[in-house]
Amino acid sequence: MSVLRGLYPPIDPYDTGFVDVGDGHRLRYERVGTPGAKPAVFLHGGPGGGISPDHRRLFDPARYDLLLFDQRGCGQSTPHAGLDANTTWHLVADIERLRGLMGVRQWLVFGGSWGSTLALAYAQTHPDKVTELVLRGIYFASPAEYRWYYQFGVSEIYPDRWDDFVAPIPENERHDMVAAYRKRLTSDDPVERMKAARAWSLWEGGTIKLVPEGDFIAGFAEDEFALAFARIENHYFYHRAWLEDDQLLRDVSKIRHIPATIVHGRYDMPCPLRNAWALHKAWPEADFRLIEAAGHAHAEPGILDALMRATDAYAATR
Ligand code: STX
Repeated sequence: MSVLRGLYPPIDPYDTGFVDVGDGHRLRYERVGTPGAKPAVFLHGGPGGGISPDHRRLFDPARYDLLLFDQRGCGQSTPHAGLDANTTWHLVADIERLRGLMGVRQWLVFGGSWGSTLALAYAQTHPDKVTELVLRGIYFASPAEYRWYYQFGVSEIYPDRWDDFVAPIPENERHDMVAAYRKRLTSDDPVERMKAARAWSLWEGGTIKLVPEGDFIAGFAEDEFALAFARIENHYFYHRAWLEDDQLLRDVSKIRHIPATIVHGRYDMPCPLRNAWALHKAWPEADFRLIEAAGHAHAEPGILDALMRATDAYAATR
């Protein structure tokens, strides 16, 4: 077997800044790689997860001109953890605005996890703006996925961590965990808000790698990260991401002509493989990579290898 591919070396952006997208929101962006090279945009997960320096390293800096940004309310975007005017369709409009500011007609769209949801929503709305799609950890943001992750399913595989997740919620509210958390995450009491945010965020941190790692999990308990991540995820899922059930799968016909790679780990907990499999069946032209020994995170060895091969392969298609 050939050697697994890893990230490109650490790199600083050649430009950073903020874009005012209206509704009081300012988005922080980074531009990385070679100005004028093949345009691409990176869509992070969560929603509410923000970008990190490692995300810059998924693309060959010599062959890409990459834009990364923190979606509304998270990372360094402001207002921090803000939920007003923060919906899937605001984010789709933000991507179009950023494309215009970057001055490119079309670009490659890369999205992992919630980023794959957003990439599908964007591509199905603006198919003519997308040259290729690289999708990892397919997520349709559907009621079946919320039930599996926040109600019953992953609870049976991680009963130890599940106990910590349900701890802030009284028994008589546990029949609807997303609603019960919403109450606390939007509470006027900052202590209650933070306690809920930490528990919500740690549930995800502790269940997304095939083999959980202490340092990685601890990052999810950090106050600023946890508050934005938990509040924004919960807000989106409470509102079913402003999508019709199965909308993203139904509308695959709008994007089937776009070259695409789909990468998914068999033991992905938040984003069960069933959805990636359904997408593969609906979109047989897309290059489907099922990674047998992996969970959800982009940094897992088999997943990362497939992602690096995909961005490299598409770099050559300009
Ligand atoms: N949320 C899945 C998701 O998009 C249900 C996601 N999970 N973890 C992340 O994103 C980060 C690693 C970005 C925090």
